[in-house]
Amino acid sequence: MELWFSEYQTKNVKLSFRVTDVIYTKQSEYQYISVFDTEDFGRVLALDDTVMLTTKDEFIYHEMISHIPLLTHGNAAKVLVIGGGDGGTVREILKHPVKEINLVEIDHEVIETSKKYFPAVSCGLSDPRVKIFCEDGIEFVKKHSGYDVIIIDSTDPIGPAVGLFSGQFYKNVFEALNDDGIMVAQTETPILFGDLIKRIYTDMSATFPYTNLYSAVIPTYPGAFWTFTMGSKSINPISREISDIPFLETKYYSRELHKSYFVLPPFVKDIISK
Ligand code: AG3
Repeated sequence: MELWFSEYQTKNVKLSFRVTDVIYTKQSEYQYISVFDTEDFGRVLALDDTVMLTTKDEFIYHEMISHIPLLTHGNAAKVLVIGGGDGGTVREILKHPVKEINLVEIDHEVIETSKKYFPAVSCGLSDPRVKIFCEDGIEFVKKHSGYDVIIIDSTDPIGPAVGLFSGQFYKNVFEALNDDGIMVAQTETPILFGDLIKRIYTDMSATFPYTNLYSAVIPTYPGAFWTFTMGSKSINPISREISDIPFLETKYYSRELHKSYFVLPPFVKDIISK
């Protein structure tokens, strides 16, 4: 007998994994959490049957969502992560000399699940520099400020994450950042959701003087070609000197490629400029 997990990436496209072991399932207050093992992608964390990470390729997303804004800033002391309860983003941020990381995850069950079943992803969550808040990130940014970098490591823009993709939210993030602050959000795939990317880009540029998209290849996310949208208050990411960028132990991010991540294929340029 074979057991398969499928994510409906659209109504008509599924990504399926043959499941070798079901490790854990739980309906939390917010979502259905599942953990299972697969032959080719290792262990998978899914929320509401949507792939959040696999142990095979999570490094790509977590390195790219963290190192690009942190290295662009160059001197971040206080960092806020919204979402990201699995801890992968925090693990990467801790490779930088930051003083404090605030992690705001609405669902504490995600944190517990990752601590138990994904030790190599969640390992940074117990670092003394990390402070965890189990609350709604949308409300949190209205009440807290003084951040150098804010990273939105959210799920797709459905359910509780919808508000994390709104123009008003980007305004609140802007206010929560220091004068040279930078925000970045995971912003889905232009292969399938060009309209969404265009809207995010337009909303972020209405608030931030510099708005830039960059991309990464993430085989287990819809479209495989993934984007991140970065808003910067005063530092122009494009003029960042590569020679000043410190060496980091990474598997996807590379200093040699730093500038090229911001170079967009023509079809993506078209999406944001039309
Ligand atoms: N954040 C989820 C990215 C969205 C994936 N979308 C999908 N599979 N439809 C990643 C959480 C990892 N920290």
